[in-house]
Amino acid sequence: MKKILIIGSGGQIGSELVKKLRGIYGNENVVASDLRQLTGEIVETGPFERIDSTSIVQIIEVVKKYNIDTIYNLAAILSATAELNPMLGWNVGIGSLINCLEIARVFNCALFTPSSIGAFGPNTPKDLTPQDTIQRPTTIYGITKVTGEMLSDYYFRRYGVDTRSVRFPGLISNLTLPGGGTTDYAVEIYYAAVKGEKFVCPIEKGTFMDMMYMPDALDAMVNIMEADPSKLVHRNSFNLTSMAFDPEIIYNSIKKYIPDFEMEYKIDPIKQAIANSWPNSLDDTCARNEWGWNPKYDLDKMTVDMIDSLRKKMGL
Ligand code: NAD
Ligand code: AKB
Repeated sequence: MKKILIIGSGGQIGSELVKKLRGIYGNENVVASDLRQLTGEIVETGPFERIDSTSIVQIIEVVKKYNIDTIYNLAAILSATAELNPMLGWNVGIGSLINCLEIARVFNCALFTPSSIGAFGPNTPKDLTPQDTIQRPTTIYGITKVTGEMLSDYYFRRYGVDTRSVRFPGLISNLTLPGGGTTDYAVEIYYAAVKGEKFVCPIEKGTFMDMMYMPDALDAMVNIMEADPSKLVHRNSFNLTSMAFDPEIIYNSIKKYIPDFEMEYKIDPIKQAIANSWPNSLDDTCARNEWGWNPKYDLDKMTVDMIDSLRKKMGL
């Protein structure tokens, strides 16, 4: 049985990944950790340790204590927040990664670190962006992601460390709010709709970005780490998507189920500039061919589930 450490467990992804992995591998085999002291289900259902992942010593202590063989490294500062504090974005994103890579090398762990559509830039082909193409991002977030992809491939080639990764699009979920990214609007719009509020959209009409519902993202993180390594031509990182839309398309999907929902635009210049530098849609054929990526949710199926789940969560 795997012995897994999740770093950054309190975030949008981690808070759901802990539960998913404990369901598969057993509560006692999945150690949750975060810079913050977390509370609730995560600490009640299995081991939890406070770790600042920029400290290699703190990670090593936990890896030794639990005989960890697989690390999910989720600590990062998302795109819009990192743009406001680039040094923090670099120090957390790269500090955490290089520590995990060194630990994976010495303690023989497999390592998953998500990349992002933010690893692409304005010179990247915009539509059906190929797996292997020009990247050259213009945000500090994207620069950490490209660096992370290259470092992870280096550790695989040079030391045989089992590093694997995906370029996640904007993730939409109903448990934990997103942590300061450019795609956060695609989560916030559902909260406004369900609460009966008008949504003020920070991203311009006509701005397309890839998106994915969290259940598909969780499956991706399990499946890529379980994939047969002999089938992997790529490793860091696979393009991944399940839908691409602009604000009008998601607004109209919600309006089918909440007809009086209203939206207006008030553009956030930082988020808009970031979104403009990212692709409209990715080609994820390599992930489909090399490890069987096959998302289950399209936009309307996600909308129905989001509205239903948020209504239950808010008691509406
Ligand atoms: P998040 O901001 O919601 O959560 C990050 C977590 O990391 C937080 O709980 C935070 O407390 C923790 N953290 C921050 N600094 C830390 C440190 N020094 N040590 C330990 N923990 C620390 O982020 P998320 O959305 O869950 O994203 C996780 C990963 O997935 C990141 O690498 C992110 O770039 C990537 N990703 C996310 C999305 C998305 O839409 N959510 C899309 C693409 C890629
Ligand atoms: C962000 O917007 O920063 C993230 C991402 C796509 O990486 N959601």
